[in-house]
Amino acid sequence: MRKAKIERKTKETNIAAEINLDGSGKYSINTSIPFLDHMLSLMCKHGLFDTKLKAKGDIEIDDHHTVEDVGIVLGKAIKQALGDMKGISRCGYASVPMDEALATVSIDISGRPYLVYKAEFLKKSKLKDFDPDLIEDFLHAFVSNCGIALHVNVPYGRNTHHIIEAAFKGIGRALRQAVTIDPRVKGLPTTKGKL
Ligand SMILES: [Mn+2]
Repeated sequence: MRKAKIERKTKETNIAAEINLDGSGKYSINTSIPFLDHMLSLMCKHGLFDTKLKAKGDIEIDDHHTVEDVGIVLGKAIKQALGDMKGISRCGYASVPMDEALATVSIDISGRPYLVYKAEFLKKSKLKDFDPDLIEDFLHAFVSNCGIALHVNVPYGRNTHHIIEAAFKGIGRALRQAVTIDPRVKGLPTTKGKL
């Protein structure tokens, strides 16, 4: 089982996470930001990652610190759980609809962090208590600490909740493919010899 446990404490947030990449999608997630909990639950369910995550942050100021730091911790946890990365499929792709919205997600566990996030029209919309602009900050922190290239494209969609939900289901599913051990892969899936 590829597992990791991470704790991170700063003056702004206190976060503990446990992840098992070879799980069945059991999750217990509480960040005190309900919309973020909803999205991370989807990601873990669709990724089949068993996940425990607890975050306490200074949300009385703004959600930003907590959202970003959860991205850091989750990224580090997945990277640590991947271990030596031998035998992984490495790449993953998912195109997920949620009613009228579509998100396509491509992932390469390359060791080189890169985020492409094309969901421009999200910036026009609002959710109840959550600023959709923070999704990009979350993903940036996640990618930087996980060491992956992540491309999220939303070609169309009307409802903000649907758009973000499609994206997180897509991330879960693409990541699940990418981390999966392929018995035909011997060693690292690269001609370079290093990921
Ligand atoms: Mn929903």
